[in-house]
Amino acid sequence: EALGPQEYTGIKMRVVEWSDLVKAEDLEAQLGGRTVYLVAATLRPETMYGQTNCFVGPSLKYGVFAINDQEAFVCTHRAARNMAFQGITAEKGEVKQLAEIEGSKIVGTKINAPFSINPEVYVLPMESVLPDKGTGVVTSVPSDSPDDYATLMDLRKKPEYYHIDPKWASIDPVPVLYTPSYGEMSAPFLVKKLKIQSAKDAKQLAEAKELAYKEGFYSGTMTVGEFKGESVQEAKVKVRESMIKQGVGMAYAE
Ligand code: A2H
Repeated sequence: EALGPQEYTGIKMRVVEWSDLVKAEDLEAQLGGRTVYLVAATLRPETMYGQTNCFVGPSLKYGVFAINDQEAFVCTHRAARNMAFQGITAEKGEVKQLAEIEGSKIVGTKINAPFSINPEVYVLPMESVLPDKGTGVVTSVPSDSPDDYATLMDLRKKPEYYHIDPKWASIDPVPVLYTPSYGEMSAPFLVKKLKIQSAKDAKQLAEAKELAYKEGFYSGTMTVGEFKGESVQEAKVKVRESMIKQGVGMAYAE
């Protein structure tokens, strides 16, 4: 793990329509009129143009937490507590849980992914989501994240097995940046090159993740968005700032 604190960008993904498994009426009654967002933690804000879905751990427990009088966030209790100590909640140090939801029930929820070329995306299950990292919500960018790509391909191969509607996994990876070594789709390129068969190939995926991250960071150029033509290194900071300014992102550390 990293030595110092990890600086993430929290991405606010507004709930557009809850999955059929969530008793939306009962939940609404607990929200006090607040708008609900799934909040994902990412190290690669510059790739958010390429979000195609979002992942939650199907066997993890999530809370709906009051951030202020207008907004509520879906994340792990641990993340909500961290947020409360980072000045993200209205009352410092205080975590107010409005409801609890199992990850498996959030799957199928339609959300709005900020900055994405496909703004309406669905929540899908990912077994490898860790309960003690970030918010427990992972936004999916299959063009640049080998884990996201491998998981999306697994889900597409066996939708019945994963209890998903194929429609939820139907958005294809969207190129957002170019690298000299891997072209404009680093993750699919590396998954093929390292002969990764599924999201269970953890060792090769760790290698692919490392390669994609380094090549993107040091040699990547943006091909879409406000900072098109700029280096990934420059765009990373600027996209983050832009998301924060527009109220769809926040600094989150742990
Ligand atoms: B990244 P680090 Cl395009 N469990 O965001 C598993 N993975 C998690 C997680 C959790 N609880 N919380 C966050 N993550 C993922 C984008 C991305 C990411 C791209 C490429 C690589 C990449 C889109 N998914 O991560 O262990 C999130 O996925 C590889 C570095 O703290 C987050 O950034 O270094 C990253 O792992 C944080 O990983």
